Amino acid sequence: MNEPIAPHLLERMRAARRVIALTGAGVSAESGLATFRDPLTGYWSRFNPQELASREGFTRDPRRVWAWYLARRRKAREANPNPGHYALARLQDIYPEVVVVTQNIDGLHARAGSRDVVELHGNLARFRCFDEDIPVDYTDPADAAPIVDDDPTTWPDVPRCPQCGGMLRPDVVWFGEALPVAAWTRAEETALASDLCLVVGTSAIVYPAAVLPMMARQSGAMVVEVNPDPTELTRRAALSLRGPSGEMLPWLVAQIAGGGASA
Ligand code: BJW
Repeated sequence: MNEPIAPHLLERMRAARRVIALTGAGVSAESGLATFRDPLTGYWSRFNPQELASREGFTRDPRRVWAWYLARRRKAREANPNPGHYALARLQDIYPEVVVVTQNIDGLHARAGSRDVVELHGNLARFRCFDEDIPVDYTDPADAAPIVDDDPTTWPDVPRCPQCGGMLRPDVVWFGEALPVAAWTRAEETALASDLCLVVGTSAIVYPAAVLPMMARQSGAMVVEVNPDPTELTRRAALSLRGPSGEMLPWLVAQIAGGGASA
């Protein structure tokens, strides 16, 4: 059973009209997708981020980076949204405006029914030409052989752009790259106009995404964090709910809606 939420905080959440939810890898952890910075299971506990999530890393070893993203794409396709994703979608029945701003590239918020999703770091389902930076369709064959992260004999060749013959890359944002302008502009505007900011399943250390809760707070929004562990943001949040989002979010949404779901 969770600690009850203080009545004045619950009232403030209920009075909100514009909600922004900033999400990170943790919201998809209960769908079976790994986070980045978990010391045991996170990708960065096994891999060097600069080797897998940078232009330099891709240039140095394109097959390795391609294989990693293709394997993650397959996992995301097989995964299902969890109760945390569904609870965020349910907020749409309570508030006039709910925008999910996600750092995730797995597409699970949209699959759970969130209608307004801003993807800051791209999407695993899309590809573009590394040289020309234009979108390119690519379909992974249904009978494709399995990919094993650390077994180069299972890594497929990087497909080529039909226009110029350059390499395809995933349409995601690597370290040192700018975020898509339209997504970032929308995220900033939404944060500044919000009166409730939920921060779910993110370590809140990667910029510029990490500034969004601060922007929301400075313009008067109440910041609520949902995370099993404390983060950089915790001391600035009005409320920190300690636990997995697949449990805490359905409980929080029930409290806001006035129901009595227990967790
Ligand atoms: C649960 C849970 C459960 C677990 N329920 N919760 C020094 C200072 C400031 C900035 C920089 C700096 N040095 C370098 C920079 C810039 C850099 C940056 O911020 N680096 C930091 C690491 C310091 N940023 C960039 O490079 C960005 N671009 C940029 O700055 O461009 C400048 C520019 C401008 C103009 C022109 C050109 C350039 C781009 C950042 C891109 C990040 N890319 C990645 C990969 C994306 C694609 C992919 O998915 O592969 O994005 S890295 C990785 O980190 C991924 C994530 O989206 C991002 C954030 O991670 P996230 O989601 O927070 O995951 P974790 O693992 O960190 O945390 C999970 C959390 O969940 C934990 O808190 C758990 O406790 C929790 N959790 N189970 C709820 N069940």
